[in-house]
Amino acid sequence: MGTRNMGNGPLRILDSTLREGEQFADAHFTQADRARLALALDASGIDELELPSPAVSRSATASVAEIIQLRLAAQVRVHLRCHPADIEMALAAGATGLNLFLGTSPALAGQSLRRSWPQLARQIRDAVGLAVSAGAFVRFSAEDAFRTPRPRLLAAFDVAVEAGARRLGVPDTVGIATPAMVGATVRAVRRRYPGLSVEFHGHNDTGCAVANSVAAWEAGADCLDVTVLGIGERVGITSLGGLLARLYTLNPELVARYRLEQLPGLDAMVAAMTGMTVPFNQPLTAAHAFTHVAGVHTNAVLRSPGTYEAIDPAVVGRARVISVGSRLTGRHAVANFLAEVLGREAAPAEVQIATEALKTAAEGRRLDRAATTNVVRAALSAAGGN
Ligand code: HCA
Ligand code: CU
Repeated sequence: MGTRNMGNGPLRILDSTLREGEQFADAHFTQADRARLALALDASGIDELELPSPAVSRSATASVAEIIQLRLAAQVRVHLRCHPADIEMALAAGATGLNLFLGTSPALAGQSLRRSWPQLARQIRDAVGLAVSAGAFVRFSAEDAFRTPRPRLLAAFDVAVEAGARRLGVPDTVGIATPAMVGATVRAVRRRYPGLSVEFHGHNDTGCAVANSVAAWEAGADCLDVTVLGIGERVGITSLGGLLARLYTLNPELVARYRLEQLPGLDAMVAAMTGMTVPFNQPLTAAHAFTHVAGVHTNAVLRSPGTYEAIDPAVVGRARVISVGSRLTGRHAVANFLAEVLGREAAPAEVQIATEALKTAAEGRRLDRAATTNVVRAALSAAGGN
């Protein structure tokens, strides 16, 4: 796969940590947090940043203006309902990229908004028209696209395109799409509007977010939404790290312009801002993302890291860890560890003694590095060594 997919433009990553991410139940960013995060995302080479509507709160109004004034290299998009007042507020704050959205599924448009199709169509036409006439770059997104019947979805997009929208968003708002469903919808949208940009935003309610984002890219979407750590409503959306890991393993060139070594810092920053630790299963940045435990694995990895690693930890500025503090440890890992502790190669007998001692000590608990060192030193000195 090249850096372009089915005829679309180069990949663009849109980070929505400041918008979708702040909808995470434990996220309460201060204005200073938001600016710090915007600068860090910009420094890592993210193409676009999505900000909340200035209409949502007074601090959001201030943050939108402040971040626009930072004049980042990343393009700033402001996320807005199709309401004239929201659009006016964003324009007043200096926004030039407007991400408009409106629920088009029966669940959202019918039950919650109680709107008929002609009313929805008028609302889309008026909002997109207003934003376009102000000279903004306008994206129109059909919220709950995957529970919107295809003819309705395309009819909504037709209205938006006719009114001047340049990008179409197909969000999987409740996280129910499969990669095949995402591929089919994105392909249909691309076929109908060949010159326009297509954006995908996938929620992770069924664990498919990263896979769905990549399916969207393969089918011709050029803009993929993420948040740092994947935070967002409920269980959130595609994580930046998950997407980068996925794309890197497809083709490192796809993500060559992002500063991958900054990812651990970004994930740690957002974890701290939301009062959590980086989740144990976060690709690339989890505490044990590059830790090898079982003897079969450590033996193979010591000989050739690629045996059990999808990505070299150095890509994100990390180091691999060969764990020896478990009852599953193996002699090769212990020999490697002893060489570090003793500052010389260990004799076969020493490796044997240390391996047995570690397996016994780790029977009841996992040993950290300090405990591992103590067990090894005690065993060797009891055996009359050092
Ligand atoms: C929301 C819904 C949204 C919008 C996505 C988009 C979704 O929380 O406002 O604008 O493309 O998941 O549908 O995040
Ligand atoms: Cu969302």
